[in-house]
Amino acid sequence: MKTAYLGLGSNLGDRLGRLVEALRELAVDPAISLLCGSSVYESTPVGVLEQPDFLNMVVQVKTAHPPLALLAACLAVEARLGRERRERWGPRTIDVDLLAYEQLHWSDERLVLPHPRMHERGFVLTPLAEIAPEFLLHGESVRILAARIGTVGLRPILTWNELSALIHQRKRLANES
Ligand code: GSY
Repeated sequence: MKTAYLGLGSNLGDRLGRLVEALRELAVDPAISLLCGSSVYESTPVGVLEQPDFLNMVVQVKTAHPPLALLAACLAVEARLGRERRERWGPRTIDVDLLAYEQLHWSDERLVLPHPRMHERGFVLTPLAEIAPEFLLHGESVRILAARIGTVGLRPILTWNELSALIHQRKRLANES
């Protein structure tokens, strides 16, 4: 089993509902176990500024999938949740990004690991620093990279424990109906 980190984001519709659904879909895959997650942050858009605020978070998973199969699993979750890939930097119902897979460096036309922009994105580094502060990116710890970038534009709205409770509550309600 390998350890990997996934970044989740949504800025359209029921943003929190989409994060919850994405986590539940990931957990259904027998080759993926969710180990822990960060808080959920509301974040000011980076890149294209004229779009709604995002909710972002990061989860640590254990997986039996090799990298490309894990990428395919992430894309399948996006597709099942109705994600359409339109504008590259524009609004999206759900993003499930494969950020890092162990300390693997990989680069081809399908996948680049670690994710090529994660070391400069506060909305990835701050949540990642909560769950994996000593993880190394290009020779520097996530803790140091996150502190350097800072938390401007990031507002924590829900802890991982609160989110987990919400996931279990929704599962119970679905089973009862
Ligand atoms: O791949 C990331 C999509 N995205 C985001 C995001 O997830 N959060 C914030 N705050 N800004 C963003 N800009 C883009 S593109």
